Amino acid sequence: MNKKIRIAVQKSGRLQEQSVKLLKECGLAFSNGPNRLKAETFNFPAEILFLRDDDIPQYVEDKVADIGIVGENVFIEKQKQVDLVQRLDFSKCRLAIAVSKDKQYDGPSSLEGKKIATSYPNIVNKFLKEKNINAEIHEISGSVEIAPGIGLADAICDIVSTGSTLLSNGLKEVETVMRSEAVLIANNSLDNEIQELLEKLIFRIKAVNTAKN
Ligand code: PRT
Ligand code: ZN
Repeated sequence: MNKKIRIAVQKSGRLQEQSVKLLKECGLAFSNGPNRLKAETFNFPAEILFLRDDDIPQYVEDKVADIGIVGENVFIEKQKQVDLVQRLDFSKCRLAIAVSKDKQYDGPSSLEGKKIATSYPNIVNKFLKEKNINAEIHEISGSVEIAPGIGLADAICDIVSTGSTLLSNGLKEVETVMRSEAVLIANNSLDNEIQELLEKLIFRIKAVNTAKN
C-alpha cells in the first residue's frame, strides 16, 4: 500500500496563506476551501490537515499528522517531542518584552518583582531564569497589549512584527526574547516510507527557497 504523508497547516490566520503557497510551489496540488478540514493532493502522496496552529505540535507528537508548519514561537512554547526539520523563511517576527513608553527601563533587573502578561509562559519563564529575575507571569490568550493600560500587568511579552501595535498601545519594546519564523516540524519516529516523502518535500522546499533568494 502506498502511504501518504499527513501535513498539518494552519486553518486560518497569519501562517495559512504562505504555508499553502509553499506546498503548492513544491508541486502539491490540492483545493482548499474555507471550511475544509482535510484536502487530498492529486500528484504527491499527501493529505493536508487544516488545524489551529496551537494544536499542531501536539498532533505531530501524537502522529495524527506526520509533519506540520508552525511559528517557531509556538514550537518552542509547546515543548512537544517533535523535531524542527526545516526553517521556512516566512512569517518572521520576534517575541519581545514591552513596557509603558513613559516607564524607566534599565535592563532585565527592572522586571524584578513585576507582573508580565503573555501567551508564552514557558518561553518567558526560561528568559527570566537565564537573567536571574523573579517576576510573576500572568498568562492571557489574546489582546496582551492592553494589559499594562488596564492595570493588569507592568509589562508584556508578545509577538512583534512592525512594532505598530505596541506604539498604538503606548508601549515600548525593551527586550528581544526570541526571533521566530515559520518552521517545518516532524514526528520523531516516522516510518521509512513517510520519512522518504518528507525528504523529498524538504528537497523541494530548499529548491523553492533558493530560487527566491
Ligand atoms: O487561530 P490560530 O490559533 O490558528 O491562530 P493565532 O491567532 O494563534 O495565530 P496568528 O495567525 O495570529 O499567528 C500565527 C503565527 O504567525 C504566530 O505564531 C507567529 O509565529 C507568526 N506571526 C508573524 C505573528 C505576527 N507576525 C504578528 N505580527 N503572529 C502574531 N502577530 C500579532 C501580534 O500578536 C501582535 O498582536 O500582530 C501584532 C503585532 O504586529 P505589529 O506588526 O503591529 O508589530
Ligand atoms: Zn493560535
